[in-house]
Amino acid sequence: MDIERPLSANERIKEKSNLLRGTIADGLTHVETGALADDDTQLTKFHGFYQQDDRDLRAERGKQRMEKAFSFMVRMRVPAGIVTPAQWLAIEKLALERANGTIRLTTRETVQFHGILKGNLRSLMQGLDDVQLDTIAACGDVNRNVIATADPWRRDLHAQVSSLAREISAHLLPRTRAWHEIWLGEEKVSGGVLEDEPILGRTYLPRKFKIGIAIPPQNDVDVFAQDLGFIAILERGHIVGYNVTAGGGMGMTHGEPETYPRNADVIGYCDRDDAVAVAEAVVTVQRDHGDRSNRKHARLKYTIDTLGLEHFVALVNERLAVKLAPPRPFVFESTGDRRGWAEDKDGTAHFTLFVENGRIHDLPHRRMMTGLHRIAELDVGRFVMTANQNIVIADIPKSLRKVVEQLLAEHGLDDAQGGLRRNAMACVALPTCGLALAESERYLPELITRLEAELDRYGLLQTDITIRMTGCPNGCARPYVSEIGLVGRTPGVYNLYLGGAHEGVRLNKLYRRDVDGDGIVAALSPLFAAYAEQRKRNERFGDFVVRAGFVAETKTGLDFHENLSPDLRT
Ligand code: SRM
Ligand code: SF4
Repeated sequence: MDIERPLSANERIKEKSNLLRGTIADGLTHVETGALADDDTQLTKFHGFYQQDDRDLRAERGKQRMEKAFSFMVRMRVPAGIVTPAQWLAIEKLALERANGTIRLTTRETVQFHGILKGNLRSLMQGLDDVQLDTIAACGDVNRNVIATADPWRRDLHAQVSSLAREISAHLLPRTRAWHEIWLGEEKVSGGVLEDEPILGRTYLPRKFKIGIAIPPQNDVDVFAQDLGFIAILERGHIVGYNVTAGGGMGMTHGEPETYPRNADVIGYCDRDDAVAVAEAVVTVQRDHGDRSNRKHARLKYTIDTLGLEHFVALVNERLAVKLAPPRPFVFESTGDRRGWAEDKDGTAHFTLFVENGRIHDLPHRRMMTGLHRIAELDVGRFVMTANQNIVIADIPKSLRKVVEQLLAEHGLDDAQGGLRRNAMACVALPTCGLALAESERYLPELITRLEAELDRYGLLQTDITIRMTGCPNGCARPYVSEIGLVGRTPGVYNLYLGGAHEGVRLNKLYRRDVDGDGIVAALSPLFAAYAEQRKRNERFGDFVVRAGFVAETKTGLDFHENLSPDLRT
């Protein structure tokens, strides 16, 4: 017998929010505090922003009985991560004038602004709207920013997946006008106009929902880490349709093995014209069957494991005019971005700018903010943000390539990186992330410098190996699908995971628990030595550690914890 379980607190907040309005507008007028009302801080996520406080200052302000140093993080919605030079200049201006002076590229092909004071929120949103950008549904229990392979080199294919990303994003957007009312001052919906949410429902989805579109052989979007994925199937250089994946997700909680990262299953194939309908069908199955009592069990991956994959696929098919067909063959090679310059046949050029952990600002030796400003001022091409926290300066006409090259050199942006660093990602973590248990973005660069010294000893400095660090087990840099994963436990202490596949098709496994920087270097150095000596031709590090028996292969989320002794399960 099914026992009725109470709805989670967030469900009640959504229910009484009047389609995401809550009392946010009123909260903006309260100048005596830098914060918003508690319930509203859940609703603001649907508007694309989070209330945070500076954790570097938390203890000191607590001692002095001062209010926390509240500020806000705002995330944009940019399907496929493409912005024009004019939009880039507007983003930069807002970062300098309304936020903390940095632009943070995220693992979902968009921009985050940090350190925004309450009084600056409205002007920031309006500044984005002025250049046709917004933050609607960038966070919250909705479909988040839709990401797509960042590959302007394959111009037609890139155009097709970008346009699908925009279509899906628009189709699944909340219909409420709350964002426009609160931030742009649009007149309230009144008298006879009944707003509704035909797809998401009036209490939206049970949890966040993420979609990625990949063009093989690139798996830069980590399609298996997405709730819903589309893998382009090519025939004679054209996309004829997509394999559909479902049930990916990274988040877990230390010590709770009923939470786990999960790689998505390939559930079928659809023609290109049916992809939006498939997205709607999967989203509405999750809307109707997802767990609305326990938010730690509410992602699509748990819905699928609870229903069983076959039942889930049958529910999706019930909602489709054209049923899913059997999946077609595809091959992935890498989750990384292309490197450096590449040219189209007509000489149009694209340059992938390496952005360490996505943070754009001026350092003495690497003046990225200014360099990108100067390039944007040329007003040519596009900026394409990648799911690896990098940016492609795309579509530079042949006549201007030299100028861009010179600007890159002038600002220290053309230096080459080693194979570990260029394949690294770290989440934001401290000081802004309220959930961080350890450093990530501020620590990974120096750890990599130490690991590079080891790699160099074994002639592996230029070998591409993925390494990803997060400050907690939520998995924002997708550490459980990288060859080396580091997940924060407490300050300075991490769990070390190994054995993910370079092309992102396999989860890794816990190799060492509770190691500090010295412990990480000590654990990895002998493995680098063994890899250098014993690897087969073209064998990737992640595949090697599995073949050589250092870790067992993980097939599904459910066996993620399986080879751990009970004391490792915490
Ligand atoms: Fe994330 C929560 C940052 C991508 C899984 N994530 C957060 C918050 C908002 C913390 C919070 O809830 O208070 C972090 C804000 C930190 C800050 O100060 O900026 C945060 N997540 C990020 C970003 C900025 C990491 C980065 O360095 O780039 C990424 C923004 C993406 C975007 O533009 O939309 C980011 N987060 C991811 C990803 C990767 C992805 O989407 O491909 C994941 C893993 C995939 C997944 O969702 O399963 C991810 N974030 C989470 C989770 C765990 C969700 C779960 O199912 O358990 C949380 C916590 C939560 O939702 O309860 C979280
Ligand atoms: Fe914060 Fe954890 Fe996400 Fe890192 S992984 S940004 S610490 S929630």
